[in-house]
Amino acid sequence: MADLTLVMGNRNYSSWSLRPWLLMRHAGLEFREVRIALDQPDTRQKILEYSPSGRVPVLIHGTLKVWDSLAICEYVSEALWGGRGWPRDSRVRAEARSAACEMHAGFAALRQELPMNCRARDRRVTLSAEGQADVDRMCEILESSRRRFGHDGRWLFGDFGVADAMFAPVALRFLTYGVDTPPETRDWCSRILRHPAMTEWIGSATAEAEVLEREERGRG
Ligand SMILES: N[C@@H](CCC(=O)N[C@@H](CS)C(=O)NCC(=O)O)C(=O)O
Repeated sequence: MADLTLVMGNRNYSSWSLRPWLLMRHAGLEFREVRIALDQPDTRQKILEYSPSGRVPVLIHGTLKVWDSLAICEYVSEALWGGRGWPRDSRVRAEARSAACEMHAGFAALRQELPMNCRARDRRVTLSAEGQADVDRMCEILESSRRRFGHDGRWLFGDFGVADAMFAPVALRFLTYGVDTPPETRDWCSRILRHPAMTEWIGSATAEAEVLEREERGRG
């Protein structure tokens, strides 16, 4: 699979990059990684060498470019992983897709107030009403899907899939900012944080040198 390349941002901060990377690692795909540090004077020019949108992640497969995290997950599932990114049952699949799309399109307040910062711990942020509503809605999705489909140690909608990958940065955000969560959410978060690929991602995020001040929230 030498012609498969995932172009990503900093591991510590780029939650959009983490999502497809995690799915691809979980699926056992071999791929080359290109990392572009965000927020540097030459970042935009470097990203544009790979991505027509000027954003990461972008997946390059031969002559094909896929320039959006959810579109990459869809392509990976369909073209490279035999459709295993989604549940087989069409009704469960429709719910899993709804959750993944809601994550992709929404939660603007939470993204801004609790930015992903993999290596940071014990940060405290007072959430706005919108931020708290986003946290509550996320927990509602996680509780409901885990209760109905995640029994016997399974994931959000049964087997590990695109929805788990799309929600993975949530577990890191809750950890960094000490967000108190209900039991099923806590259980899913601790499970995904122990996923070997997540452990690897957090390890390399911690080793990165760049500090992006605008992403550093909730320090003392
Ligand atoms: N909707 C896009 C969002 C991608 C996005 O916003 N990526 C950020 C990094 S996490 C980016 O490339 N920013 C460009 C920059 O900082 O110059 C996706 O899902 O892939």
